[in-house]
Amino acid sequence: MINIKENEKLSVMNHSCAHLLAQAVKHLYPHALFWVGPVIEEGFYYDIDLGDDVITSLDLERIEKEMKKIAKDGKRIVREEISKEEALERFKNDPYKIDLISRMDEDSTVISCYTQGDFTDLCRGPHVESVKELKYFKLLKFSGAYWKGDAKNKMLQRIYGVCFDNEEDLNNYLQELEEASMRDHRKIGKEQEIFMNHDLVGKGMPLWLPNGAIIRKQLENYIYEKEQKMGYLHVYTPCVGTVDLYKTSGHWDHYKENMFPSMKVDDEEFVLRPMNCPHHMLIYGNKLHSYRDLPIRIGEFATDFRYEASGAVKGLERVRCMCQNDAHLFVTPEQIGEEFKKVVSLILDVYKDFGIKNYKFRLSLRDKNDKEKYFDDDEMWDNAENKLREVLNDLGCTYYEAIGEAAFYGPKLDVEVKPAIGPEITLSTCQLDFLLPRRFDLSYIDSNGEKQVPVVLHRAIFGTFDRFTAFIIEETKGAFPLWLAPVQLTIIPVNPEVHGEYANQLKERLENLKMRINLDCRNEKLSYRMREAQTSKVPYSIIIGDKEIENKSVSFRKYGEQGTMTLSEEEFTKFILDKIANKEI
Ligand code: TSB
Ligand code: ZN
Repeated sequence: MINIKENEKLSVMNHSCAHLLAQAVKHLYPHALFWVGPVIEEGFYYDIDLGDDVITSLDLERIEKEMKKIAKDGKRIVREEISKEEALERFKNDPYKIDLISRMDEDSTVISCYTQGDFTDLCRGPHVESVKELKYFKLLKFSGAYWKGDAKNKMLQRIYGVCFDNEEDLNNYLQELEEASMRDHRKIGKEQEIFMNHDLVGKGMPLWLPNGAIIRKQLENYIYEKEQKMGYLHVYTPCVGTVDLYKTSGHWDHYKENMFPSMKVDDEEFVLRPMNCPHHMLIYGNKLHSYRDLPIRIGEFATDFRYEASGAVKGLERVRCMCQNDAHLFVTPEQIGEEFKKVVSLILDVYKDFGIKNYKFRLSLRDKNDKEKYFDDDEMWDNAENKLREVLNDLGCTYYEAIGEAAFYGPKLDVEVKPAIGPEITLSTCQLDFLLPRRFDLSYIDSNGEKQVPVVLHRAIFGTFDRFTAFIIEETKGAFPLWLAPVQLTIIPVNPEVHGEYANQLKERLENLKMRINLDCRNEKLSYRMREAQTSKVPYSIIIGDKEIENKSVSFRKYGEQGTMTLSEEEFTKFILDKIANKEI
């Protein structure tokens, strides 16, 4: 999908269209006040204070109609530069604009206004010459948005739209949006009963329903097995820690705004943990280690809590309670390259298993000139950064470098993917850390009998089970591979009264082989039940009638295919078990 923000021409048009929207809203709601109306990847939006009025879909149509009318009138868009004083005077009745203007630096910022007909807005520009140029636009949706994104502030109304320079592009874009919304994991997650939310539990705190729990369990088993083979040691640790733990780790100073507030119990002060590293550091430190023990790989499926802005919270993709597929690898400096290579290979391996092809490796490095953010040890940084590069090159990975994006404690590799809707997200991550082991006073004894500090690699292959599941739902459009599907096979007896009993026996035989079966004995037409098996996206549906019972055979159809195949029951079970074992996609 096109990124409007990155297209110069469309970016200007969309910005002008945001003004057009504001003008139309002002015509229809004279009391409306406007906050900001930026261009985004998907088009534009404007945050508007409508007082007690609430926008509905019908209003959206009305506003769009007004926009068309104004555009047709074809007023020129005129720029004017004014002093800060004048700006403050001109917008004195508009607390939002006053807020913006008063924060502008008089000396370095030119304050400009754009006027089209009866509407003037404070704006940096640039804009199209005349509203006449805005012909092919559409208002898309609306939502609530806290002023400045802060839940303590007033809720404004955000209206989204998009504008193109020709009809065909607009229509194609709307079509793509429609397709993306069909893939949206929030929609599929609801339809397929994968997860739910409830106000009584809280924002960003999804509840995994039985179908979701099956998927998650499969993912857990899958990655656990891989990690076990690679020598990871899995642990269980509490999802709280004392404030002192997070003071020791540095999170209390550097990460506090992403954490839930603390709570007192007796004489201890706890926080819900945002990360698991401190717990794993303590586990490493519980024993003395020799260089011969390293690498030590401590893994955990660990629940974390993070304060995410309420506007950013999204389905399973961005949550406030999440479960990381986490591990901390304690290595000697010499082992960094090799261990990093194993992590990247695991990532590649997993992505191959899931058929994930569209992703980007982002290597975040320090900015050499930024001596404040990054601790000053050029040799250590250079060595580490070069090793990461080397490994990526060795493995033939394409990646891009993000200078100045490294954490203050070390360089990292993130894997970015694009969800159906919204900006790119990080799935897997592998972060080098020279600092945390020092803060926890960790050590190992080297070959000369001397104490050394290990280096830590923080890594999460799925990222979180939450985010990975969201992504897989969208990748597969809810048609999960057989091994992952909550229901793997639907058995449909032609006539439940006649064939139901046999079908039930077959169900039990297959369930004994650990297959997940749905038996559809509803009093509905065969064609109806077959159609429904298709729309529910169950990988295989089995039809049982006279012939199948007589021959002890299974007639089945694969999701998304027309033809039916018949095999003996024995052949069929082998066929299915093979596919499950091979995790076929
Ligand atoms: C890898 N300490 C490291 C860990 O050892 C860590 O916490 N890294 S992280 O902050 O990058 O988080 C790990 C992964 O969690 C991210 O790569 C991302 O895939 C996932 N994640 C982060 N925030 C959220 C969220 N709000 N909802 C769902 N998943 C998230
Ligand atoms: Zn960590």
